[in-house]
Amino acid sequence: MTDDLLETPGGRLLVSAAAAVAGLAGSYAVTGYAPSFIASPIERALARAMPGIVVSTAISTLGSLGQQLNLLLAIALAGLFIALAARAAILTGQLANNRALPTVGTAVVTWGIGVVLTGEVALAAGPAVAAAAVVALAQTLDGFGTTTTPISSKRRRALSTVGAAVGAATLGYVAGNQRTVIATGDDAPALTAPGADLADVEEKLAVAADYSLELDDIDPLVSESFYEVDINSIDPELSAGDWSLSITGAVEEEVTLDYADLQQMDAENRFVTLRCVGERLNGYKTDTALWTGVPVDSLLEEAGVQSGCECVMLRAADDYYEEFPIDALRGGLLAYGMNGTVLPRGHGYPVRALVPGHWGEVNVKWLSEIEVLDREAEGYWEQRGWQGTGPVNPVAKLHHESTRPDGRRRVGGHAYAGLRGVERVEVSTDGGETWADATLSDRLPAASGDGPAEDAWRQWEYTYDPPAGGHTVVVRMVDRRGEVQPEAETDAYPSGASGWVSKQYS
Ligand SMILES: Nc1nc2c(c(=O)[nH]1)N[C@H]1C(S)=C(S)[C@@H](COP(=O)(O)O)O[C@H]1N2
Ligand SMILES: [Mo]
Repeated sequence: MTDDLLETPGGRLLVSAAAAVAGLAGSYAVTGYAPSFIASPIERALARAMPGIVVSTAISTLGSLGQQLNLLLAIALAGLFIALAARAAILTGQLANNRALPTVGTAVVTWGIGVVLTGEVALAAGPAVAAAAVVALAQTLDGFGTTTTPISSKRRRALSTVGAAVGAATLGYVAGNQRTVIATGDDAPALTAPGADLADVEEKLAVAADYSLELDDIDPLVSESFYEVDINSIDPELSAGDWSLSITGAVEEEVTLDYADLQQMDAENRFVTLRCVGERLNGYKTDTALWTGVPVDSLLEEAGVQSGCECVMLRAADDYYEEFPIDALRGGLLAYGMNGTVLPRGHGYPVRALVPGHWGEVNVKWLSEIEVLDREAEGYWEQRGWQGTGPVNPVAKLHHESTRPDGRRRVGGHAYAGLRGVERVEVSTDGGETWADATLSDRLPAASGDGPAEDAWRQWEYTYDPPAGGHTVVVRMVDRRGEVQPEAETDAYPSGASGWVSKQYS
């Protein structure tokens, strides 16, 4: 009767699990939070295969937690594959009485799994080496146990194996995170482009800071942290050098351009606000940035649009696609810069589309193709029941509330109405009986000329003497045509939250 850890089913299970943990860590160490991470393709397949109703429900009930659960499941599955590989290699080695087989077999099969999943021949060595190292360690410890080191009990060897896996996980996590920071551009580098006016960027950002109301706990006119919504737990990691954009489909002539072409063209610096159709009424998925990019119109003209439906499909590197009227795109921008930096990975590096006044979802990130259609089609979210390809619903948010030293109360927030433009924000402090005008921030400037930015939010604030006892504050916005935003409250699903925001204060 042997005392080997690897001779018992429990021991094999433990070593296989430890190999899986180390393998995952080894993969993460060499890839970071990138599509080449071994769990990433599984996550993608799961997310894309999920029925629309599940995705929509997950979004409205779980928010991004749904995506995190999906990622967790993908990591567990990738780990399971590695563990099964290790277990099979150990058992086969024992059957064949071959001491090399468990380690070599784990390495080869794990490497194979990595290659099949990610297509990355070199990076798949990360998980392979780490998983095999754990199996090798367990074998070595067992060897010591039976021959020379009686102090090393089976329990100790088991603990050492687990310890090695935990150590690998820690190291891999740290190394991988380091790569992630480099790759995501959380500190995106400063923008440089021959076609861009960078002095104008600085000027406009200064204007935005200047126009922002002093409401310290909400975003200024240029958001400090811009929300991120997309179908990926792990965003595409594209290289600008390899990027190109094609205008295809119902056109006279296909047009293709690369990153250098785009950067040579005359660029604009535009303030644009995005609002996600999945945002709850008084939510935090509306944000504004100063984007640098090239107007798409001249490119469409160059291609010669021949569309039967006057509609277009934008396609992206994450296999995302959205269809909408081509007229909306004519005023759009192909953006490669954001607030004076290179467009960050999470916002679509190297290039995204900005479609004035329309829901966030048609502002396609990691843009790869503009396909002019002849017939209507459905986009990714529309296939899942959403109706988010049109103009945004107007909204006035109530995010700031404070009491001044003299007892007066101050409320404030942002208001956005897409191309309708925010003309006025009205506040009621008596539950909607009487209304007064809020103070609004000046309109952000247009990309060029003296006019206002046509698709940017404004901030509002209102100070009042609170009545004794409780009261309800209601906020509504009025657009440039004098239309008051609809009062009726609707959920985000399927066509965006709508209604007047109100809050009760005691
Ligand atoms: N390629 C791609 N583009 C995308 C998405 C996506 O999942 N993939 N999500 C869309 C949605 S739903 C929104 S609201 C906006 C959000 O842009 P942001 O992440 O820069 O805020 O991007 C849009 N563009
Ligand atoms: Mo969205």
